[in-house]
Amino acid sequence: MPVTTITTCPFDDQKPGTSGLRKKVKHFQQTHYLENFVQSIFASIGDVQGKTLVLGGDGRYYNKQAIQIILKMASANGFSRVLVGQNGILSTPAASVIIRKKQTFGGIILSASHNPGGPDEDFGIKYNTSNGGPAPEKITDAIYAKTKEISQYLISDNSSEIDLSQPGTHDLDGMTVEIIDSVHDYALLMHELFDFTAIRDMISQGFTLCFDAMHAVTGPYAVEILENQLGAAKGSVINGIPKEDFGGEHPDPNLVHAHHLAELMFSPQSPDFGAASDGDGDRNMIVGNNIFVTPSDSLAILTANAEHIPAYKGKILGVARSMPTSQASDQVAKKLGLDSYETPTGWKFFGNLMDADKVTLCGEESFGTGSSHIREKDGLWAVLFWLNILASRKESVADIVHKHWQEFGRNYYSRHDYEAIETKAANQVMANLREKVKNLSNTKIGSLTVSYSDDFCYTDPIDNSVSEHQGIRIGFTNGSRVIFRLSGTGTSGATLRIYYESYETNPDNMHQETQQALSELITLSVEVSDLKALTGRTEATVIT
Ligand code: VG1
Ligand code: CO
Repeated sequence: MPVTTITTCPFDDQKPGTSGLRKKVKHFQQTHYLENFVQSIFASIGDVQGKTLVLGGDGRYYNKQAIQIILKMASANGFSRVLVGQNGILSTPAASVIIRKKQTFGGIILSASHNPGGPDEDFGIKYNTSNGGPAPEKITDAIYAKTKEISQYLISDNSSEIDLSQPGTHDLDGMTVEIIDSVHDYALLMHELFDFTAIRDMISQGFTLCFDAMHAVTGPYAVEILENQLGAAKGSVINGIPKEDFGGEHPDPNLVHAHHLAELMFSPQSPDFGAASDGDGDRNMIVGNNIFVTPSDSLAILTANAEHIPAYKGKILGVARSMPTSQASDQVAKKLGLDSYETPTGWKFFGNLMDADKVTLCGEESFGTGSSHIREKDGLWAVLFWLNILASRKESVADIVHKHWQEFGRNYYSRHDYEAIETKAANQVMANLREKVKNLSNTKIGSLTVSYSDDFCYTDPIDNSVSEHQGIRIGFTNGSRVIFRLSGTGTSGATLRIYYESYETNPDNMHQETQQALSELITLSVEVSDLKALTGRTEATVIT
């Protein structure tokens, strides 16, 4: 076999973050940079001889070139088969579906998710294991360790490129490369989970929707499922053609970046339902006519309404949320007698709970919701879950949300991001807070009394692995919380995220403006963290 061994030197910055390794495209294009990381993956996942790998990405700039390189390395390292999404496209949830369905050894997903794309923007790579989920920390730690000592990698010297544009089978030095339909298996699974007939009937009776694919990977999935299979009018999916630079925009489904959709949903022309997804299709934003559903509320509402979905009725084993996600889902779990779990930020922490049948539904405040149908969060799945609830309850999004608050209380929630802070200053903010929270219990800040404060440390209940420093929490006696953590997905400087939550059970106070309702927490968080003095910042860059 034409395997070439290439001598290389380690890079010192290949530590995977919250979800894989993300860097600027130009950084990835440095000689050996991508190859070193891929070889480190292959060296960390066990014997790959004769195994099958899934490979695809969100279609961003450098996706196709990276696929050709990884195919040659997979062949040289001994994989026997690689399943590649047509044109190199696989959404993150679709990759998870295929890994599970075809029972492959694992998969490589090329994406920097919601980060912008293009020659001067971001690229990313992550490895998913045979359960279809993001590699757990013990594997990402092993990959990082390899990147620090790597001295060579294996690659085929075959100079031909595999044609990714047509489904079919190719040979690459004895390894089979199978180009597969990117949408088919995913759409089939959605069909199994949800009542497509009920949703189709609702749409045929005049229900309207708008799905913003943000020029990212979900376009082809949404057109097939929402328009072709469920009968939504042509054009219900907007920005549906994936572009290498996402049309120059930020493929992050929130009210700030999906502003066209937001404007539409709060206008007199609003359809009944609006939704958006991110670069790699695992996030979702849900909007109704004149109402935005926070991702934390969305998780709670899906949990409370699971009985409306045939595949989930009576089958919810438990619900998990990441620590900064609001406690709205805990309220539902308590009332329904379900177990609830609190994990660190990042989908990889849900995998063990789902594999052990402890939880069915999972969610993060960062527009991520999903279930044990796969091991990734899943944007279109959340949209279909909502559509199925709407078809079954025959009520508006606003009515469903408002009734939910009446029944379970309202968790006001917001996240303030301070982007591109100098790394040193951001680390200082966290270091100071880490010291400060040791002595805050029972003290008063403003009108609030601290009931607990700590640096969140998680012990996985399944494998007992410990993850420290997962965010500073300050909890108050009235149930409010403020959380501080640094982002693990950015590519320039540091991003400080401050999360705010307050809990309201008085029906008279349930319709306040969110920032107003959280204003005391916002003010005290800026003071407690010395934000202005340490970073010079007084205003958040993005508020969601
Ligand atoms: C962010 C979110 C986190 C999410 C992660 C990956 O991480 O906060 O909840 O799991 O992105 O999502 P961080 O470390 O920047 O806060 V995705 O859709 O970017 O893969
Ligand atoms: Co994503």
